[in-house]
Amino acid sequence: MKTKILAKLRDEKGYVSGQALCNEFGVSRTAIWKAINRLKQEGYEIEAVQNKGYRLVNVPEILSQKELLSIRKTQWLGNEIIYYDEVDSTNNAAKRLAEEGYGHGTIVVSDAQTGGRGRRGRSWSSPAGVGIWMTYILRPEQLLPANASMITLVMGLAVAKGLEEATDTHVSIKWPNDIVMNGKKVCGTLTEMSAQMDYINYLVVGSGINVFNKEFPQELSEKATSLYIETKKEFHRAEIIETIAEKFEEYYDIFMQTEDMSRLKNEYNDMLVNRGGQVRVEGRESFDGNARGINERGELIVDTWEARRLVSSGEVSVRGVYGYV
Ligand code: BT5
Repeated sequence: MKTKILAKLRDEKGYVSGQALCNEFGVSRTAIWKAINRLKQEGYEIEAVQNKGYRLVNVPEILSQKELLSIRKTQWLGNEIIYYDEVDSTNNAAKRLAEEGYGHGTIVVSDAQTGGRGRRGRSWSSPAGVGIWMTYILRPEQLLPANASMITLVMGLAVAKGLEEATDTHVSIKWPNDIVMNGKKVCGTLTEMSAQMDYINYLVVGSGINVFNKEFPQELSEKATSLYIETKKEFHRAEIIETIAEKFEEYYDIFMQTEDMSRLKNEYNDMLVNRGGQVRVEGRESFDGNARGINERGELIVDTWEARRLVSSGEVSVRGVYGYV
């Protein structure tokens, strides 16, 4: 009930009378009063004025299932929210939950990760209290496994747009999975899949976003940044999670209409950090070229001096010829 009361106070903005809350939730005034007191103890500032009722004055910067559910406006994403104070990796947790049967749209969030993972066995720094470490469980009914890697691009676009809205600052995408502010990485995404040859059991799409970090371990300081470092603004992680979820829902539905990037590629390319710039592609084969943007398959189009090449994600890394971007 605390979650519902919180959601109601959030929606109303002004005062909500105790009686209205009693009527809506079918409980006594004392029950409402107790729930409000518990919310106050958790740090929610709630003003109580006689003859007017209750008003939410300030929300603490905390992550919790209640906070995330009460702020939720999405249709299907976040229909189930699992929150941990600490977990090995939200991608691992999401896989365990998916194996247990958790459904399409489940969001897994943790305040800290003890074994946050990047791609190909790399690690992801995920201390407590400073970031958003979250994973979506998706069960796309008809999507072919061969098209699943494009979900990383859909997530990248959702995070980039969400962060632009939340920070009011320019944000770019570094294909395929990094979000960049002022040339430094603020977010990375790791998509993993359990599939048969022609059928996806589930996907887990995990993003790590540095929010409040004031500094980074030495090995990351050249390349990593946070929303705070770039903007010096205050943020509320639950609000950012909600904003990104709304964007993801919108883009995912568009993606699923064609099962490719044809309707999203223009928006994606508009945010691409190295579009038109020289990039170095490193994989089985390495080469330099000019990045033109993605095609409808989500491949990066790179013009070398001799030919046009299509680079698919997975086996390569792309960086600037002189550095990270
Ligand atoms: C990624 O890999 O960028 C994917 C990161 C995905 C993290 C999320 S958090 C929620 C979910 N649960 C998980 O366990 N993972 C996902 P990659 O492109 O391989 O980049 C990894 C590299 O980024 C590392 O080798 C470091 O150089 C750098 N790095 C590590 N932690 C970082 C951080 N917090 N911010 C910026 N860069 C970081």
